[in-house]
Amino acid sequence: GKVRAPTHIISTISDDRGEEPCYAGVPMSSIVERGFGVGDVISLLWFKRSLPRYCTQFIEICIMLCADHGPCVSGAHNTIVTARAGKDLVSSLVSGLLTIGPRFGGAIDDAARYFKDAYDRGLSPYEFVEGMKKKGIRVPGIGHRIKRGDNRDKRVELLQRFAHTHFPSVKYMEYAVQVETYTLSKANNLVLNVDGAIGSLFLDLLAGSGMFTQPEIDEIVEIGYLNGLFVLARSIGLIGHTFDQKRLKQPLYRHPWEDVLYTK
Ligand code: Q5B
Repeated sequence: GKVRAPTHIISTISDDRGEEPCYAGVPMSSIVERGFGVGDVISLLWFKRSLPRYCTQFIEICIMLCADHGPCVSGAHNTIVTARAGKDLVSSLVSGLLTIGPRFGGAIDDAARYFKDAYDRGLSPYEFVEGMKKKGIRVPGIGHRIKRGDNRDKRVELLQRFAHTHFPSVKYMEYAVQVETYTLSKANNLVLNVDGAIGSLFLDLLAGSGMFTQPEIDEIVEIGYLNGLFVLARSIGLIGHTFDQKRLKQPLYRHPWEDVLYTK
């Protein structure tokens, strides 16, 4: 019989060898004809399956809500400084993207991991938060530089409202809200932030949609797919900030001496 030479690469998400490219086996023409959106494309390329409409809509809402949060956040600041140093689009974009991490935008996966572990083990919010404190770990998905108990993040509210209307179950999100109630009793800035809302709600999507087996859910949470939503979304805004600076012909940025504490 035929002997297949060993390959150096295995790929399972897309195929460009035929008449038209396929995403997880779905031909491009079908994606266009069936009116698929970016949420469907993410479902095919990240999760290798078509997800129900409310799931793809939720993914699209996450992307829209995280696309930008003004020029002052870490990512936009880096992108603006880089664009003003005369660098190209890709350099400006990646310098902003490189700030995404455990403090800024990249806490979604850890929020999902910790909320899932705490909820599945039946920990009370008190046990969970105090246990994290003992370990010296900040609760991912909790806390914000400008949002407060009396100035909540509208994005969190919008995601919660959508999920309450469309998701079969929101048990992880409700747990995250209980955690927030406890952390807010400690300090007014310890709100459930956009990373925590997406992390907990994505757990609800994975567990409640009936589209994933338990081992698949565990693998998604372990590998860490969810920061990808913020990275993808914020790229839209960072590209916008690059164009904005170029359009405005902004000069090289230099931070003012007055704003630096020079000390020994
Ligand atoms: N404390 C976000 O801190 C921030 C605590 C905590 C227990 C916590 C902090 C944090 C977890 C990571 C996270 C996503 C660094 C945030 C985002 C996207 C964004 C951004 C934008 C956008 C803010 C004051 C006191 C200290 C701390 C304690 C703080 N957080 N304790 N668990 N989670 N969160 N990141 O304001 O006793 O005085 O030492 O790391 O979820 O990134 O818009 O800006 O769309 O672009 O700098 O929304 O919360 O507070 O560091 O002065 O702490 O609170 O231990 O206690 P801050 P600090 P103590 S969303």
